[in-house]
Amino acid sequence: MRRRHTTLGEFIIENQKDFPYAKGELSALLSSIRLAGKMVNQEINKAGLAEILGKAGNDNVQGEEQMKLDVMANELFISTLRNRGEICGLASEEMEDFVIFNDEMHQDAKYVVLIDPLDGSSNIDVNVSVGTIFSIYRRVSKPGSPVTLEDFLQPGNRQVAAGYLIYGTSTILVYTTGNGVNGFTFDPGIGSFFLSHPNMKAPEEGKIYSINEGNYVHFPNGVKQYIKWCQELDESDGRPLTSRYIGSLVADFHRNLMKGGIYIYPTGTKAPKGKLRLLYECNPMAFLIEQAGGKATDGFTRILDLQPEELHQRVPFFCGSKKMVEKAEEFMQGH
Ligand code: P6P
Repeated sequence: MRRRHTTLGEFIIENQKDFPYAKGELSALLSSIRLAGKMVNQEINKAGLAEILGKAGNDNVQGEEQMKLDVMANELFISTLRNRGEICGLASEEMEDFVIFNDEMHQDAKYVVLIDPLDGSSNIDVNVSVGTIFSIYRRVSKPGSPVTLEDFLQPGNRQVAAGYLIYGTSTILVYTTGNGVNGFTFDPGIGSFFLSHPNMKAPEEGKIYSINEGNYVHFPNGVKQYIKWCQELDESDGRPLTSRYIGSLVADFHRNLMKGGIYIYPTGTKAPKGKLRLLYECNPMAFLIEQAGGKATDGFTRILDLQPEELHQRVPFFCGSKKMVEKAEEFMQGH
């Protein structure tokens, strides 16, 4: 019989032994994210038909116009994660405050989740890949009590698991629990995710840089110098490099993880602290890229070591192939 790929569910159970103390809660939590991802995927794939494209008519906490699918994805993840009962609270890009799941079952749960339910949503109406990003921590507040802000403001190096779903030409779920990175492709005919990208590794070098060069005049000098370095002719190291910017973090990240590359969202006059959020965009992506052998910093400091001060805090983000991030840091640090 032809050996089939491992399903995500089988993989989660097989790898549960990596957590000697886990009694299956993390496995159940990852399975609920898998279910929510399937439901969001279903909605996105028919968005053009179901009158759920376009704007929801209100702004989110970031002051960004919410798309109907943003709101739908947020509600789907909240309800699915609540129903599984493995988390005591959730924070989302789409909501000002975190959600406390305060009935008894949830207050005894040991995990919290931070999520960007639909990143890159401005691309939805033009059919460009978008994604969901998630980050999982063990709660630090007393079990049995309501979750607190402290449970969410943990440094990224305390993450238990992190991952993303990319809704593109195929839907792929990529995640880590600290033992490497694995990708699972959704087979809509069967309704399951199958292991398609085992033990993903980011090439140490790459030839692709991803940055919104339209903001060039607003960039710090170190970034301007790095961009010019990428564009110089030097065949000894394959320059000029290729510029690729999709405008969807998950899509740019996924390509760079597969092929090698660097993604940069620096500070700028329009975004004095950068645009990307530390807790539910940069930390999960930083955990993933490090687990794949890459690097993620704010130009000076390892992202995972930053101590968060507030839920929707923004940071500059340099992420991708290790040697490319180190080269960009050289310019940022004035070497
Ligand atoms: P800009 C999407 O809104 C997002 O958060 C990332 O997915 C994406 O990389 C970035 O912002 C795009 O921002 O300012 O270049 O349009």
